[in-house]
Amino acid sequence: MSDYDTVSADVEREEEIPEDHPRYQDLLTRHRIENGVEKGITHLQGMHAEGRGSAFDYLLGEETIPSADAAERAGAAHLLLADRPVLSINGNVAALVPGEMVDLADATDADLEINLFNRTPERMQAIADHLSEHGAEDVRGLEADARIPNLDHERAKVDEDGIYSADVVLVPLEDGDRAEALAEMGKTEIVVDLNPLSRSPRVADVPIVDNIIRAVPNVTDHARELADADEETLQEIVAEFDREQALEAAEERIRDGF
Ligand code: PTJ
Repeated sequence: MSDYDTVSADVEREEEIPEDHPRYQDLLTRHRIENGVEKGITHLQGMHAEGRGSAFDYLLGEETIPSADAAERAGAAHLLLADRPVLSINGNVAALVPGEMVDLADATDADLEINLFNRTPERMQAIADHLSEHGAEDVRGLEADARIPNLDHERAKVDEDGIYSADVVLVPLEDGDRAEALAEMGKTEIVVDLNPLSRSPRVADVPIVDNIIRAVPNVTDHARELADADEETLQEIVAEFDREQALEAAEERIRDGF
């Protein structure tokens, strides 16, 4: 099968996508986003976001590069060290990695909070139900009883006992203004974004330049492996991680292919 062979757009279940297809991960991702749109979870704009991400992933070689793995390990250490870690979920994240986010929350004792750019009560509820179907017991974000300062759109709406009071926040797949506002609030931010030039990874303490479908399970694996590590070991992992170097390595891979 060549890279140009395609799989029918009529695929109804992801099990129908052949795992030996050379672009399997990309087809799976597209299928999950389409499904998300059909279910009212993902906004139509999420398809554009996915297209952008997919182009960067192609240039990265559709693999977790060593600097991304180091970032994923540092992200796991931050989440384990945190007093109040929160994993933020938007419509793309909910469609692509619902069970994986529940698993990461479980491994790091973090809360899940829905936070949408295109916020409607219907989408909030659809995503909360979808996460519950994937095993989430408690999903935050629906209360929206606090606001992120200096942000004048719907993403400012957060839960007082969730993102608002979190010390470490995982912020996947979004543009940079909320990431900047959260940084101004003094939070430690772990950002997942395939574009190393995007504003959100550039303001992150830990920029993870990797596809979320690979990144989240890998952060969880690192967290499980580090579950019994003492605080000093976790602090060392955090201190050794170099965010500038991680961004540079990703950009170099994209520009030069190595
Ligand atoms: O669900 P909502 O209403 O909150 O809206 C969510 C979207 C994603 C539509 C909204 O946040 C948006 O428009 O985001 P942007 O500005 O398109 O930014 C999304 C970023 O995620 C881009 O830099 C993409 O390269 C990146 N991205 C897309 N897909 C993936 C990804 N990064 C990692 N893994 C992916 N699968």
